[in-house]
Amino acid sequence: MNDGAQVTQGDTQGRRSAPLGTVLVVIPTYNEAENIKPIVGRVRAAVPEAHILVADDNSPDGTGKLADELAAADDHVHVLHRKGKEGLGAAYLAGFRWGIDHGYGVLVEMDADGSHQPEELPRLLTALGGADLVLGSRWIPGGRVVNWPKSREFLSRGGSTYSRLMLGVPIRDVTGGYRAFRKETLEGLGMEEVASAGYCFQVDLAWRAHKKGFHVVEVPITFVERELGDSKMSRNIVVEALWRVTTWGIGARVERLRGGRKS
Ligand SMILES: Nc1nc2c(ncn2[C@@H]2O[C@H](COP(=O)(O)OP(=O)(O)O)[C@@H](O)[C@H]2O)c(=O)[nH]1
Ligand SMILES: [Mg+2]
Repeated sequence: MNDGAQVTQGDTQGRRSAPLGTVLVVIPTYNEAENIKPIVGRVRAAVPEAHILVADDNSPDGTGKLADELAAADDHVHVLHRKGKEGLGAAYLAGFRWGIDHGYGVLVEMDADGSHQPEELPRLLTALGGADLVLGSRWIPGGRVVNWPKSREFLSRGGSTYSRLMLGVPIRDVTGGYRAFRKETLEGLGMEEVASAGYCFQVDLAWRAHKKGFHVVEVPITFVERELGDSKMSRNIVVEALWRVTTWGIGARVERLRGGRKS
């Protein structure tokens, strides 16, 4: 039933077989004018019943306006206009909050640039039928990356391995951003306390889900590097991730030494 998915953790929440609600695909955007129409079209074709929320940080290139045009023509497309660039994490949190407030049962994370192929979304959703959180994974058998420079692959694999060892999370691709959450998982993992702005937002959510005992499943994906527009990856994002993961890891060890029972 998990469609080749790997089970990485036992279930304590007992929620994973409940029926899935309506799906909202949240797509954060900052300067994705060339990509927004194609990605929305691909999601609509791949999973016609799903809705889409574009969470745009007032992109100077007019992505928000293009998204408005799509929304005007299609009642499955919605736009959340945010005042300025605040990072991927903040855009997702605002998008998840909007989705939960509007009654969606499944919240999906997907980049705008085509790296996360909408055609693979049905496999993630099938796996979510038996899980609380599904992670699209590049680093399990069957997963791969296309057109990524070796330096990016090294950074991503290294970041995942470091986080896994530092935090003790049994997840191979902990920094990936193609994910499907049950609404109850987001509500249960303390979304309101998440302060991570950049890509360590992904580590933060996965680690929280693991600690809360949610059933987390990795499904192999093929990640395709963007062809249009520019990556927003920056040195600050890497430094934030390294700093936070190290601090969390040391904090968790100190907690254990003090006899705390948290992992
Ligand atoms: N709303 C919003 N979206 C962002 C921000 N930074 C990145 N994104 C979006 O997040 C997704 C992933 O970013 P990308 O630059 O492709 O990162 P990379 O794939 O790791 O190089 C894309 O859809 C970006 O437009 C931000 O500050 N705000
Ligand atoms: Mg990208």
